[in-house]
Amino acid sequence: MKTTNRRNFVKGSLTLVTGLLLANKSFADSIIGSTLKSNFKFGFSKLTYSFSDLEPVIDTATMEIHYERHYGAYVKNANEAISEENMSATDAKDLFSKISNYSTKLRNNAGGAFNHELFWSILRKPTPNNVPPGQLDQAIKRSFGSFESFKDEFSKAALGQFGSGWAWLVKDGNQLKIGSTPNQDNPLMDVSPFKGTPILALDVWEHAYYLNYQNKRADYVDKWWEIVNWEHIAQLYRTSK
Ligand code: MN3
Repeated sequence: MKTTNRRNFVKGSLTLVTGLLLANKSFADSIIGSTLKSNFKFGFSKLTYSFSDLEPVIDTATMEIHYERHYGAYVKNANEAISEENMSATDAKDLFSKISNYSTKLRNNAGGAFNHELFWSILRKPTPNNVPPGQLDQAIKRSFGSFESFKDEFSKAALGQFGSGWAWLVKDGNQLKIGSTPNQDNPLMDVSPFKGTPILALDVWEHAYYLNYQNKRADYVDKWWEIVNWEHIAQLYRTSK
């Protein structure tokens, strides 16, 4: 066989195998299914600020314990549960859309990993006159009347969440909505009555504020507005469906 012929033969065989993989799903699954199923894992999100940068709103010790121990455990346990349960989702959004099919361990820890990743990303150093930029500001005014009434409604959701949980601002079509979820649930989960694509999250578990504020959740929520990264939230608003 001449080199060119051999090359064409190899190329032809590869095309045939690829064709079979595409044409016959069960055949493809038997070969690559197991690899696909273990593809998705939660990564460890890096902070764009240091543990002390959020002082005095959130103290350094709280940030360190919250990030390294609480968040660290959620990521580790979520990935452990993914392996144990042969989880077949392709990404976090896909997983949450069918989370009722999986264990409480996966629901709590995958929720914990995702919710904290969003929470870390929407924080920054305390900023004076901290308000949303143009397009997001307009959307907030359309949905809630004014920025002040938005803050009131959001704070009420955070204070009204009994026990541990989260307050959310979500995009739902062209609408912005405020709600809360218990434990580590989130608005992407099929089990959550409150749904939408989250663009702002507030952790109201006591581990997020107890060293500085003890039982005074209202003081924590009130101060928290100073460290909200509105530019990043505006970007999430633009890119979310
Ligand atoms: Mn937390």
